[in-house]
Amino acid sequence: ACHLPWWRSSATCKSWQSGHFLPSDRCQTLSIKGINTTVGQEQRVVMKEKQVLEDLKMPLARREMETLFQEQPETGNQYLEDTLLRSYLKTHLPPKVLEEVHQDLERFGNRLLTKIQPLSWACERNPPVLRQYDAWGGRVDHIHTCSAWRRMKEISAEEGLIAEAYERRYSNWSRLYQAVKLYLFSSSSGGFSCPLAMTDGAAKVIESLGIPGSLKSAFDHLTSRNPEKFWTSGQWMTERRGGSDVANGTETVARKQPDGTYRLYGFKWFTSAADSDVTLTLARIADADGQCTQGSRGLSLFFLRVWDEEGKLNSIQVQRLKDKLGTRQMATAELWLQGARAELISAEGRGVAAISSMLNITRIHNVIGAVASMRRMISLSRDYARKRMAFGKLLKDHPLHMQTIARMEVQVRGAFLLLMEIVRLLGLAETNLASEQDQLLLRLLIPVAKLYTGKQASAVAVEAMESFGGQGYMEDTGLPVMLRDTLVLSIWEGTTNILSLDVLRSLAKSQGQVMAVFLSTVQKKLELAAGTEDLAPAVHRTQEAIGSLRHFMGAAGSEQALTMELAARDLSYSLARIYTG
Ligand code: UCC
Repeated sequence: ACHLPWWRSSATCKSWQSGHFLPSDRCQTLSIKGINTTVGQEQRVVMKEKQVLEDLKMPLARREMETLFQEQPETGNQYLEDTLLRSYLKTHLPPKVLEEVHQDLERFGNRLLTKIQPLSWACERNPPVLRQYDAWGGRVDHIHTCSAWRRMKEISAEEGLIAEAYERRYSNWSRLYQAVKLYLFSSSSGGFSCPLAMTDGAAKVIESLGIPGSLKSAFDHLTSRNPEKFWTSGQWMTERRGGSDVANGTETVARKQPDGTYRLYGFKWFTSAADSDVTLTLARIADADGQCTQGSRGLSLFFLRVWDEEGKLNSIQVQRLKDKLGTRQMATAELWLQGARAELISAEGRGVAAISSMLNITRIHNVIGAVASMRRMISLSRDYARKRMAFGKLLKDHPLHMQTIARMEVQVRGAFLLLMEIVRLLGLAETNLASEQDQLLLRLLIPVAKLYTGKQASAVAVEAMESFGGQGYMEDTGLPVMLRDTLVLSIWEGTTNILSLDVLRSLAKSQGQVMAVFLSTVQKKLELAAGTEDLAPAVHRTQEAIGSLRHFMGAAGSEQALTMELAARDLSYSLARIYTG
C-alpha cells in the first residue's frame, strides 16, 4: 500500500505518511507527535497546528530526525465531512428516509475511505491492456482489466449504485439518494463512474420502453445488487465521421435476419468502457435493396450483448484501445462490428429520440462527476491550508489564499444545489409525481447543468491544483490524475456548444414554455429569499440578471436562427448562473 499517493492512502497506510512502517494505531500518535488521539477533533486540529509551527522554528540541523517535511493533506469520511450535503438531506428528506439513508451513507463513507480509495489508485496504476492475438496467431481481442477494476464492478452492485434508482423503495427520493451515493463514489471510483453512467442510461431506456419481454433479463442484470449477476452497459454512439453530429456521421448498417434480429456492420470510433457486457448503439436499417435512409430519420436504436455465453465476442473486433489524456483506468476502444447480432429496440428511424433518455441520464452523471471532483479538490486544498506553512504562518491564515479557496467553495456549493435540484425533479418524474412544469424544467436544466458544471470543474481543478504550489503538479501526489480526469467532463456526453444548442432545442420544442417555467420558478425562489435580510444583495443581483434575460428573450423572437445560435452559449451560462444563484 505504500506506493499509494497520500490522498488515497490515509486510512490504510498511516505508517507510510509518517515515514515509519509501524502498525497504524501507533502511527497516529507518531504522525501527530505525542498528541493524545482521544481529544476532540477541533482541539486536535489546534494542537496539530501548534506542533507544525513549533517544528518549523527548530533549525533543520538540530531536529532529531527529518523523515517528513510536510504533512500530507487528506480527507476523512466524505459524507460526514460534507456539511452542505448533510444539511440538504436534512432539509429535504422525510425523517424516516433520512434516518435510513444517513446510516447507510455514513457506512458507505467509511467503506470509501478504507476500502475503495486504494482500489481507485490501483485502477490508475494498472490501466487496461488489449491482447489481440493468442500465441498461435488466433484473434482473441481480449481487453484485460485489473482486479481492482473488476472489484469496483462488484462493489457497485453490492452498494446498489444502479439498483437504488430503479427499486424506488424511497419513492421519489430514491433517485436523489442514488445520486448522492454516486457523488460520494465518483472521485474514489477509479473511473468506474463511466460504465455506471451508461448502465444507468441503458436501464432508463429499457424502462422507458416499458421493459419489453425480450429485454427483461437484461434489465434485471443491469439493476442487480448481486455482483455475480450485475452487468454494465456501453453507449456506442460515436463513429469516425460524427462525434457530435450523430445524425450525419453514423454509417453503421443493420441487416435484418430471418429470425427478426439484425446484424450490424460498421466502425465505432469511441466506445467507452469497452469491457461492458451489453451496449446500446445506433445504426441504419438497410432495405431490401441495401439502401439506407440518411440523416436523423434513418437512425434506429439497437441493443446487443458484447459477448456470447461462452465469452466469445459477438462478431466484433477490437481495433485498438485509445491513448487518452485522462480516464486511463477505463478501456475506450475502436470497434469493428462485423455482423454483430443485435435487437432493434426503438421504432425505425426514432433512434436519436430513443437514445436521448440515455443521454440525459449520462449527462446527469457527468454533473455528478463534476461536482464530486470539485468537492474533492477543494477538501484537500482546505486541509492543506491547515498544514502548510508559508511566510511564517499557515496558509489558512493568509487572507488571499483563503479568498481563493472560498471562491472555489462558492462554485461547488452552487453546482451541488443545481445537481440536487435536477435529481429531485428526475425522482418526481420517475414516480409520476412531476407536474408538466417540473418536466419542462428538468429538460432544460440537464443540458444547462452539464455544460456549466463541466467548465466549472475544469477551472476549479486547475485552481485547486495551484493551491498546492509545485506539489500539485507532481504525479505521485495523485492531483494530476484528478485534473486529467476532470478535463473530459466538458467534452464527452456533448461538448459545451452542442449542449448550448440542446438548450435552444428545448426552448424551441416547447415553444417558449420552458423559459416561462424557468422564470416563474426562479421568481418564486427569489420571493422566498427576499424574506432574509442577509440575502438582499444577492436577490437584487439575480433580479437584475433576470431583467437582462427577459430583455434578451423579448428581442430574440425577431432574431435570425444564426443570431440565436451565436448567443446559445452565453444564454446557457446565464441560465446556469441565475438558477444557481
Ligand atoms: O458515448 C460517449 C462517452 C460515454 C461515456 C459516458 C460517461 C459519462 C459519465 C461521466 C461520469 C463521471 S460520448 C458520446 C456522446 N455523444 C453525444 O452526447 C452526442 C452529442 N450530440 C447531440 O447531443 C446532438 O444534439 C444530437 C445527436 C442529439 C442531435 O441529433 P439530431 O438527430 O440532429 O437531433 P434532432 O433532430 O434535433 O432530434 C431528434 C429527436 C427529437 O425528437 P422529436 O423527433 O420527437 O422532435 C429531439 O427532440 O431527439 C430529440 N432529442 C432529445 N430529447 C434530442 N436530444 C434530446 C435530449 N437531450 N432530450 C430529449
